[in-house]
Amino acid sequence: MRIESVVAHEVAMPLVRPFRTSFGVETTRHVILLEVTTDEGVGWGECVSSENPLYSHEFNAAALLVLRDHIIPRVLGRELSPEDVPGLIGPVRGHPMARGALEMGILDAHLRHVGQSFASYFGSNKDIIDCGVSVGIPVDDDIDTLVNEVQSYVDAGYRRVKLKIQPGWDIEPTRVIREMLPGMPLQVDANQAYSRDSIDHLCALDEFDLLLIEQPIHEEDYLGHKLLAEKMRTPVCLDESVLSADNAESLIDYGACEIVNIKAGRVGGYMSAKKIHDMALGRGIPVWCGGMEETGVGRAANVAIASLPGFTLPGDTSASARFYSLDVTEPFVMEDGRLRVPDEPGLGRTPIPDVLTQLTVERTPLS
Ligand code: NPG
Repeated sequence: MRIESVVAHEVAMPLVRPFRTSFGVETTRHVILLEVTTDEGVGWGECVSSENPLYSHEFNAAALLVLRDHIIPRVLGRELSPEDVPGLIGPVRGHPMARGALEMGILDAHLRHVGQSFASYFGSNKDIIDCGVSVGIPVDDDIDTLVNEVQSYVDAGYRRVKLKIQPGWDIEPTRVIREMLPGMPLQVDANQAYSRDSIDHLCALDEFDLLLIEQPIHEEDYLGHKLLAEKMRTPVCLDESVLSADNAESLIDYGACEIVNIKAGRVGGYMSAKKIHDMALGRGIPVWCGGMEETGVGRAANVAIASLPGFTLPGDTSASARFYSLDVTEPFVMEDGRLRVPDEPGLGRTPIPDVLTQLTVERTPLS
């Protein structure tokens, strides 16, 4: 196939409620969608960077620049297959979310052309997956707000709850939700908010029978996570620290984590995500699919990858309505706490032209 042009559509997606994590509060998510035109047809990719470099070093303005000046020129006009893309754009260091978005768009175009779904391409063995939900820290710091929000997700059918935590918002909120939902699969996510000094404090979470604690300490502090994993009964899961299959294997071998959160954008795309999955499956390490408040485009790819056999824990694969009252594609709607894995060619979701126009704040040709 040959890549003919790439256009970035920046959409502004108002959130149904503010999403607060240990690194900030978001009320509108700005997402870059890539429209990739090839001689086989059009494909769509989603870049999961944010407006500001707070979750990771990547941010939207930088993603556009690196795509336009460094990544896209490596594939534009070339005869290639989607499997060549990671190698062709791999020499560009860093910027995995930008690389992953382009790879997704190229793969979507190709799979649509050949009539194969994302899920089937990657080796899915399920047509439906369990849904988890990620619950932010209430902007009013009020435990009743958290209780009400969690209850609304339970009523909607979610099968696993993840609480965002940070120093000052950890043990008590987790206790309250565990008492409210004694049998619910429950986990917490700190987004690097703690340090090695907090190991004894974090061990107080052990009494709540959590599935895992996610990225408690800084992403570069492998020893801190190892020391925590040695002391804490709750399994330690890494998110931000995990960048590739080799680095994930190193982290596992070293003892820094017992579970891996796979976010395709963070690791440079779905092909890299699949490699991490295969490595983890071979070593008996559970993985689950993280979320980045994706629109229907990225959500479709997440739901597909989450249907692979190694994804044994429910992911942040929630319904579109968890974040957006208006999604840019046909929304993902939960049935009995589950989502159907798209089996249509490619992603199985594409932006609805009128809605895309309505939500777009900037359209930038990148080639
Ligand atoms: O369900 O899509 C979702 C969101 C899950 O909590 C979630 N994502 O730290 O993992 C995270 C967080 C996030 C979202 C981080 C957007 C960065 C951007």
